[in-house]
Amino acid sequence: MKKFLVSSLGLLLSFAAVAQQTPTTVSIIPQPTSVQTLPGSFKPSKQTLILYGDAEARKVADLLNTYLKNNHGINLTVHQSKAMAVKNQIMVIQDKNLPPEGYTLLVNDQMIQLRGNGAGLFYGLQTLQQLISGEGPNVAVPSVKISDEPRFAYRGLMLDAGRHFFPVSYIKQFIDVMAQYKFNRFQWHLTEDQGWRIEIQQYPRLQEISSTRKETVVGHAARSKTFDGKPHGGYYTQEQVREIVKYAADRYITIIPEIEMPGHSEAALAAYPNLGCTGGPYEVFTSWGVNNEVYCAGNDSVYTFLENVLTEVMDLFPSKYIHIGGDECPKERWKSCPKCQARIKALGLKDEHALQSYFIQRMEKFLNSKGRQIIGWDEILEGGLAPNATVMSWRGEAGGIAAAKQQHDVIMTPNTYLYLDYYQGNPSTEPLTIGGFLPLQSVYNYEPLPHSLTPAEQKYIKGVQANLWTEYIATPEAADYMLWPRALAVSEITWSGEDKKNYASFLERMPAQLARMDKAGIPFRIPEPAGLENNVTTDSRTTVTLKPLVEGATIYYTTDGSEPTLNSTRYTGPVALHLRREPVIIKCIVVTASGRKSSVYSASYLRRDYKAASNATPTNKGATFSAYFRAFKQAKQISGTADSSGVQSSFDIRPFLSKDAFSLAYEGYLKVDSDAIYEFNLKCDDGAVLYVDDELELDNDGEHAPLDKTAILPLRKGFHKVKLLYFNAGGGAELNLGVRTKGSAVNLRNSLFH
Ligand code: TNX
Repeated sequence: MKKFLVSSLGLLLSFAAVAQQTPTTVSIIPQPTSVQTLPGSFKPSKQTLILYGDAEARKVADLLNTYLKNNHGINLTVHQSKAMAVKNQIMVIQDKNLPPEGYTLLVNDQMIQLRGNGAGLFYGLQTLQQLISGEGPNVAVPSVKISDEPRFAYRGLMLDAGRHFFPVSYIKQFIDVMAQYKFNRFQWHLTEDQGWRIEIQQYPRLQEISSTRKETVVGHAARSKTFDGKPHGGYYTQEQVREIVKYAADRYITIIPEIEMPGHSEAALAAYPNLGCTGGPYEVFTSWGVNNEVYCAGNDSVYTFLENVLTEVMDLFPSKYIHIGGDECPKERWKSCPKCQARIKALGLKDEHALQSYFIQRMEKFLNSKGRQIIGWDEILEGGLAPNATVMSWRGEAGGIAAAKQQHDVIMTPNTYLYLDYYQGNPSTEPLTIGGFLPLQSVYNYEPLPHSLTPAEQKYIKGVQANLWTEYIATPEAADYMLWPRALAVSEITWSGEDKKNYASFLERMPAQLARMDKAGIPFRIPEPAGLENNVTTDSRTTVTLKPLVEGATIYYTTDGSEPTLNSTRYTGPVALHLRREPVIIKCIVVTASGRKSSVYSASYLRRDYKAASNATPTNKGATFSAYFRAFKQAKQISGTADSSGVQSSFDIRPFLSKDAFSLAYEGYLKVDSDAIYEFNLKCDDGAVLYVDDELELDNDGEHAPLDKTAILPLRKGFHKVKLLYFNAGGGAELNLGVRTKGSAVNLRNSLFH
């Protein structure tokens, strides 16, 4: 017995020695250009020195010391030194030979050496901070060799402080977290229909009147006529603005102020009604949406007002770029305004779009004369682009593509990927948002350089920004919930090379970052656990393996349909389910180390028999269609005499897009090569339904924006009859049916016969 104990101890010891030699995997976001993990780690002691070469390096050395003190309970000594790092030293060195904003980080069991070019030193520090673990005597940094530099020079986030006012403390926290993930531009949206948020000393009524609305619409503005009766307001004093600009600059973030014009300006008109076409009266807008009350483009006092405002703004913000909005300016008032019409005539302009272009160009000329450049939303392309303007492409990528072709600089902020005010999960378990659907993976998959541009044109794409519009985001907590973790994906889009992007790897690295945020008290959205996915099998048993995507979090779940609580079963390993013909629903909550709870997330698990193959043996490729040049109310109702018919090799609505409204009924057979579980994904705008072997399997019916649904079906080898009904009632049109064996990427849509 004794002998056995000794030998097993020996075994344990040798295991430990081996374990020490294996490099730890590291979880850095955004993924660096190159990371090499090495065996061992650096363990600072009381005698460890932090050394710096010059003033800029000193700032970073001090920041590191403060970070170690506040987060890991150790306090080191900081010294100047020109010598190279030796044993037990952390050396911070400026190196102008590195690429702009680039850095290298070397950690071994003897020392740490951080070299960086300008902001690169600070970014190296952010990486180093992500590597440090432990408290006091247990603090350790895994041995690594990293070299890193950003993909894009402009890496931005926008916060709309107009719709809701956010306190200075939150703006600083927002900047702090941005800096940790290597963002370097903060677009601060400061004026809106619903509130003017920056002190302008020459115009005190902007503070007195424009900064506060009397009440706010309750619920979704498109469906609600109820108001809360509570005033909402606030503005940043010039002193606060200066403080925030410096705070950001200390973290290598440039703040780009946005002063909106000519639209989104009713709050200013409420204070100075002579600046509008009708003279008012106006009130600070209490609902959301595009507002007809805009600055008058025919009145010179409007330009004087805006020049005076911008003069104070330029004094506060050293940024080379000033954002002047330019989006969503309805032309209703201009059309019936004698002054606007007189200006159109006097200048020989074509129409009101050309008048908007004149407005923007006049403001650009003013700002250029003061040494600044303008950025505007992509509407500034309409009616002619101002000569030096940078375009922010928000209505998808089209504006950015057009601007790059005209050799203008572009920042990509497409609402199709980067609008963080859109839903990130199932709306039934999410707080109310403006609409849309951009879950983490959709954001992550965004590639900013459009393939339709030549490499020379792609050079005009200077960077990427995600926007947080705040109509439905009233508090700092709500803002953090919408931002994180999606803005982590944005950080990787903006910083990491295209070849470094890998969603599976991102999901591996994210949990450590979310644990960090949890510790820092940032109320990010707790993601659904990995592995919680609807499934269908032909067996009566299945096992479900879950993994929380926040390090240190716990999952509690039920399988009886009841709502999970902290008293429900705690997930400790794969859950074996006994499946019946009725779905078993797993409902779970994820609880972080700090005790924060997620919404209830669920997935259904169902047993189903194989669908037998059809007796038909069609030999002609493609599907038949019947087309109707009108919309039905529901796809399910599509029937009757068609306006045209024919055969298509796959489902393709393009030939019908010239019709305002149309409906299509497709029939055919899908050939599958083996008994397997197949996944059908139906994305459509408007509604569509799919029947397989005469059974309704996917119901994505009704008038709606693009929406996708998935059905999982066990199919026997052979032919299966498919019927796809689709209608478009006008507006956007899309129909996409993906078919694949579960877990594979191959689309079988082309295995169609009729
Ligand atoms: C469009 S993006 C807007 C904003 C809204 C946003 C909501 C842009 C330039 N204009 O005013 O807040 O949609 O998603």
